[in-house]
Amino acid sequence: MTTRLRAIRGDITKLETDAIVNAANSSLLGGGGVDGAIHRAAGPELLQECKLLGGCKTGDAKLTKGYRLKAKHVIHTVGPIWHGGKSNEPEQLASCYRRSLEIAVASGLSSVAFPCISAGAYGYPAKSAAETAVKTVRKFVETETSLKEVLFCCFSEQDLQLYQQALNEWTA
Ligand code: AR6
Repeated sequence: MTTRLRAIRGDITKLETDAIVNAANSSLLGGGGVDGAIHRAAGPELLQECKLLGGCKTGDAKLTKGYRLKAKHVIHTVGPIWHGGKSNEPEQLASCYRRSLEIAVASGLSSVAFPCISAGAYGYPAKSAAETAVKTVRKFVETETSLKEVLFCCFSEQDLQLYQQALNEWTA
């Protein structure tokens, strides 16, 4: 099966994919931005489950249920904080996308939606974050064929344009 990659504009908490990805911090105990929105929409049970996970390292990901969300699962990943680009940020960001997809595949999920990981509070430049996201996901689906669809859920029109550009440029 070929995996469909698509960028959309919207609120990730409203999506009905098998999993939505959360741009969390290493405590996994909630925060602002998309993390706050996901916890609010999922309800307090999500935090209860997150408390049992023992945190998460930068570049890694962990799975929970989706509770009151339409998405059945949440994959929590921790993006790098941007320190200028010479502190392994691109590798760590790529690892977030890879690990999230590995977990989705291992759990038998077929559709996953990503927010623009690290591109908000963590300060990662939006254009290069979009390029890394698209390149990494494309490479992953070259060899892993069980996923039906990967969505890049952009909150702003500007981000959507960056993803559409990256999707056009980095075709397989
Ligand atoms: N749906 C989709 N995208 C969203 C939504 C939403 N509902 N809300 C915000 N975004 P950020 P980070 C976009 O700051 O940079 C948290 O406090 C937003 O416009 O949420 O990885 C965590 O706990 C931006 O493009 O995540 C961490 O401490 C993108 O989501 C820290 O922020 C990511 O912005 C993580 O920072």
